[in-house]
Amino acid sequence: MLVGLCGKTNVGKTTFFNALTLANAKIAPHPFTTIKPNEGIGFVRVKCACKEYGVNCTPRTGFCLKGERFVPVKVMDVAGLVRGAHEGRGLGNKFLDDLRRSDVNILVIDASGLTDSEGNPCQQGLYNPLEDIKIVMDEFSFWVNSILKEKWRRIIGKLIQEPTSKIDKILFQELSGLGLKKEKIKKAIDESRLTDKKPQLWSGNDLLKLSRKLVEHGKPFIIAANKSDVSQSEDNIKKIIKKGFNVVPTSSEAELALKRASSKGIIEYIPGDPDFKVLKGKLPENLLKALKTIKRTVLDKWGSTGVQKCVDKAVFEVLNYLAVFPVEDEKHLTDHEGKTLPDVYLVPKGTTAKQLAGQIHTDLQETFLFAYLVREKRKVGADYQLKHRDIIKITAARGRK
Ligand SMILES: Nc1nc2c(ncn2[C@@H]2O[C@H](COP(=O)(O)OP(=O)(O)OP(=O)(O)O)[C@@H](O)[C@H]2O)c(=O)[nH]1
Ligand SMILES: [Mg+2]
Repeated sequence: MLVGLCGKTNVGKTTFFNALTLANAKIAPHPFTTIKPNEGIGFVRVKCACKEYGVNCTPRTGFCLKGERFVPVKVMDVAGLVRGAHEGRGLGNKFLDDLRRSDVNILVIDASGLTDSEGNPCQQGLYNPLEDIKIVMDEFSFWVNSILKEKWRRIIGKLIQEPTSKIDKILFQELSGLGLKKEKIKKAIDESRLTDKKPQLWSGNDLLKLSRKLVEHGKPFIIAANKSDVSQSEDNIKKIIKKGFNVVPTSSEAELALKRASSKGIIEYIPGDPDFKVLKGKLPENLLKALKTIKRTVLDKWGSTGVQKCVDKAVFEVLNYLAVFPVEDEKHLTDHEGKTLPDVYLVPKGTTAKQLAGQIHTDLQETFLFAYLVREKRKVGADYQLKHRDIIKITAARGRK
């Protein structure tokens, strides 16, 4: 699972990345600070089963804070872009190449509207942050379009050579580097109204339309309306929501400050929470002031910094994944080493009990007998489709559990 962070330059992608991973990647108030992608481990937040069962969990990876489980996911922050990136402007299209690997992308925008299309500071009202979304979607689409155009003769050639082959299958093979799923390609063709038109007759315009749809469906996005702490952001965020975009207001700067203060033991803060608690009695005046500002301009206003919410939504809503707790001992919720609720698996919706067994161990899938839902206290078969937060025990033949 790889979550990509993309967007116009100077909008706060790296700040968002640092806030998620507590890395120290370079942040600066000017365009094109990030050149090479930063990769690290962030977390999605899941209500842990430990609280419900009154046990202390011992996570093998990630951690649990007061019954909130933080499950690792890979995060990648790439170079920022400007208009014309697909033709090499700014830092060019290398970032598009990097994003080929991501499963879901968080498109970070500067909701304050105080940076222009080139990422330079500008006065309020001169730039509409909705453009930040359009720039990214356009550049992605133009890039896919250029790949499609480059390969088009070959694609048509294949279609002529193998008349029984379908265009979606050939596109799937030829565009394999983009990491698009076959059904998404089919959907893109349908929505471009090209299903009944012979590919040999598709025009340049048709290909561009298809490229846009491939981007829309192939690489799912959620928008982080960043810099929500800046007063100018509020109206812009309302406008973006009104347009129907899937958007989460975020302040990556506030999240980073809270995480750092928490790691130093200054405050108690659970990422995603609407509040924090000051732990150290006497804080320097400037620190206290900064924390109060975060409380007033971000937490009280938006309900949280939004950073955690955005990643959770990207994984659980946009990508449609769910989290499950496999255990080997249904009474104690432990594995064979006695670790309590040691693992949380992130799997796509529709994953069956037997497929989960395969993710745990290939042996377990091959010798799968049945599964047991701990909460519901009932046996289920191989085809049982997992639900979010299932606690599940898998029983296999030959004594392997
Ligand atoms: N007010 C405010 N400023 C932010 C926020 N997030 C980032 N910034 C500031 O925005 C500027 C750019 O931040 P970066 O994280 O370097 O942005 P980027 O998108 O990675 O930029 P490039 O790598 O240059 O494309 C820095 O001055 C940050 O401090 C935020 O949530 N609120
Ligand atoms: Mg950066």
